[in-house]
Amino acid sequence: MLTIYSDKHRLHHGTELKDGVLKPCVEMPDRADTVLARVRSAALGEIMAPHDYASSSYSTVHSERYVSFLENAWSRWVAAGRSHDALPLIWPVRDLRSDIEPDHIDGKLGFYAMDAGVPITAGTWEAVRTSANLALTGMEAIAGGTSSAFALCRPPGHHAAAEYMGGYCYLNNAAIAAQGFIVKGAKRVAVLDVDYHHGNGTQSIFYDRADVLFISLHGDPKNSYPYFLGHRDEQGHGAGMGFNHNYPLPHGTAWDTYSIALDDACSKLAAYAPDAIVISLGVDTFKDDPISQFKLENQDYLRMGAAIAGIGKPTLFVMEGGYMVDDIGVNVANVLLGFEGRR
Ligand code: 6XA
Ligand code: ZN
Repeated sequence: MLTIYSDKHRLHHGTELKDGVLKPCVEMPDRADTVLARVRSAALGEIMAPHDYASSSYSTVHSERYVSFLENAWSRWVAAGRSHDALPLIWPVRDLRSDIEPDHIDGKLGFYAMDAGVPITAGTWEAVRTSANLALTGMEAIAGGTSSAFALCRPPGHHAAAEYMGGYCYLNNAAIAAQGFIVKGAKRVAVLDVDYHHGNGTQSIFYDRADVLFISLHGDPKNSYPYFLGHRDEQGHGAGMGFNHNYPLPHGTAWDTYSIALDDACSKLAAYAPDAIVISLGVDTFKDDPISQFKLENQDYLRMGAAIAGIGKPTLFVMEGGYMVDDIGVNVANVLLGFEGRR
């Protein structure tokens, strides 16, 4: 399988507010380095650099003003006299106004963020746009006839919606790729999100559309981040009604239960008959993941890849979460090897 990778991800590593303390983000450069090392040692296939794309390529799913905010946030922060990572401190919840974008960078950060897990540093924008470019490059390879590809994206993307960042995500790489397939002529595209956390951003972006089916398996939001989206009754809106499916699963879910939901999801995906599938590939479903609560084992990821291959469609894998750095490479590679029928 073709892998698309760039070491520009190393330009981004910031600080998050976690457990009441400012700490280095668990979403760290070692993650992508470990996955790349395993892609190499497993001889998965060719590794290529991404193409460059204009910022307008991201405005297919994000608003122009949001992309512009991301591009300029660090310089605005520095102009305000700050030198540490930029983090939001105030949010327009409920009856506070979100119809007027603040001018001050502190207001803008809250306006365009859902949490304090999205630090912006000097290198963040370059890493973020390169990550989206990896997904677009993979999409173009598949649109051009390659049957599958792996975009080794970092930072991840599935919590980012049209106008907000959150959960280590800035641009929604999977959504940008899915929309890219539509722009290239696909009539139907599906996104399957197997990250432990609900892909609230991807759901939000495609919620009122029938041409992009979104299916997510994740920790029940009653007890898992992102808490405020990902329930079973969210089935789409307007023309999109029936094209959004959530499988919230309890803490402690292991392969016996997980696989039942995955098989059901794969049946829905096959019935939809998409021209292409995008997989939001998070492996924070692993039993030893430090921030998640499922119990999947190394070998289960081979089975996951085989189940996805059973749908029989051109497939773009897009890297999302997974924080047990020792195992992240094995688990990601196992999905890709399982997809290819290799063990
Ligand atoms: C709160 C936890 C963010 C979850 C990140 C993730 N800072 N999403 O893995 O898929
Ligand atoms: Zn996750």
